[in-house]
Amino acid sequence: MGRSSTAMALASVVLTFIECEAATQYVVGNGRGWTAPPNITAGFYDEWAASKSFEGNDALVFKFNGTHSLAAVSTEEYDNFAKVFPIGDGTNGFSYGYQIPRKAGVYYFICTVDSHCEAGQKLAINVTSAGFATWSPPSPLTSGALSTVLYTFAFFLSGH
Ligand SMILES: [Cu+2]
Repeated sequence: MGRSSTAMALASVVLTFIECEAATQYVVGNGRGWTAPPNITAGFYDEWAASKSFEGNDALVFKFNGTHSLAAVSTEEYDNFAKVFPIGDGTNGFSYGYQIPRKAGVYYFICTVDSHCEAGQKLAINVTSAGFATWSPPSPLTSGALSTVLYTFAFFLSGH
């Protein structure tokens, strides 16, 4: 493979990544952040989410307002305010970015600190689209081709 075709292959990979970037970033709870009463009332995050249209690959930014945790949970855990192991915990000012998987469905998040979840620090989002109208899981052939391109690029770099 000549250098120009390597560059073209690389450019197509880069373009693919750029296409993937068409995602929206949401700050959960806007200015209130990720918090519990008295900063919010029960149902606050339901109202916040109701006006949004979430897609796969969008990002949720949880800005901790106070000392909290963030757990990604199942429907049952959400309903039962389960004290599961959180994916993040921190004090005021801590920020956690969660990238929504490319899969439609309902995603649930709770705080596991004290009774914050029971008091309303819980979020359910309905992801209606995988975020890619024409996306399908990569076939073994496709991922093989991609690694060939990446390997070629690494070889190209090492030649300089
Ligand atoms: Cu909390």
